[in-house]
Amino acid sequence: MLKFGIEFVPREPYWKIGYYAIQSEKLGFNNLWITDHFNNRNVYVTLAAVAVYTERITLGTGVTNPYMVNPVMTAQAIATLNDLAQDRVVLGIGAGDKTTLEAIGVEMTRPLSAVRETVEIFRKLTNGEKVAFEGRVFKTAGAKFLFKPKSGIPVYIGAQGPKMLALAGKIGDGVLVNASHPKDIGYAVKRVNEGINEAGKNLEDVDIAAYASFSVNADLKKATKAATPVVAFIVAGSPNAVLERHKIDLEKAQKLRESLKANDFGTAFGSVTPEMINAFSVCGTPDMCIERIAQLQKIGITQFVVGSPIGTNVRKAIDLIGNSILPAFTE
Ligand code: F42
Repeated sequence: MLKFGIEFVPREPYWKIGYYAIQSEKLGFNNLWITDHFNNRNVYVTLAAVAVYTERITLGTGVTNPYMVNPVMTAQAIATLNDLAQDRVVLGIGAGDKTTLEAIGVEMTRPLSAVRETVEIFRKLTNGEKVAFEGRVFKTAGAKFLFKPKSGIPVYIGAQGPKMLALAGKIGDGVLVNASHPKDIGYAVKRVNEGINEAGKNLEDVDIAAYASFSVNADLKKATKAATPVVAFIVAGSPNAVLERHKIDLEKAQKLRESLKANDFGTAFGSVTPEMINAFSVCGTPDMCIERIAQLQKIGITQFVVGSPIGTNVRKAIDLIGNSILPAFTE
């Protein structure tokens, strides 16, 4: 059965996300993911609050990275979070957002090694092992926790590039693919499955999640209006190869990039086309969203993550998803 996750960005305070978390849990969501960027509130403080507010939903970083936080501290934070939310914590790790890292002068060197080594250090430490590790990016000289951590915490890898997708299939318990369109998800599933096969694992061993930009409203116009700013930023950050895959006019995309750079949001959002919305979000009425999610499920995803903006009004949108979309997949 398809699992449903929901993403929250801790630009919102902990109590608001706590409220949404209780609501999401009641409506049957399986996973809750909190994003990690230095310019928002702290991911672990937010997750700790959510852990106290909830009882069943699985909690994870969606995603943290090895450059801002040393893997040892990531293992410590996740293990401690598991004390608050026993057996319902997962680690979500990715290379990190390039733009955000660059804003503070942090270089993303050897992302594949950094992620691979983080996963290894994380697993060893949370298995209670003493870790003397000599990697290409990280070193530990006999690190060991003085407390008994929970072992076997699942690791999800945020991945887009072909190599990271394959790595996620190979070493991850799950993969979070930041995409909404069947073309992109189809490509990602293929790469993840290659990694799974290479490792000699079964396809069911890896939870493949579409981590989609999502906007639902009974009124299509309202859904589209809410999705527009998020899609504008996705288009601006997408390489031309990805835009071409979706037949998006490169000139229009360039104009959009320039308007965003100049903080001319009116022009930028005004140049978002229906093709862009279709390529980079799951957006529309509940029935339209059900149709798209069902397409993605057919392609091979096992979790659908409802990401920003969720809807015009987040509280109402969560209710709408819980009452009109989830039942189509769970009943
Ligand atoms: N990033 C954040 O900072 N915060 C978040 O909350 C967040 C959430 C999130 C959720 C889902 C998701 O899929 C991604 C998310 N991200 C978030 C973004 C994530 O951190 C990454 O930026 C994003 O996934 C893009 O990374 P990628 O998987 O495409 O990997 C990049 C680094 C890449 O270029 N990969 C290439 C590939 O083919 O996969 C490989 C590049 C390569 O070969 N590198 C060489 C190597 O050894 O690693 C070295 C090259 C060199 O010269 O350094």
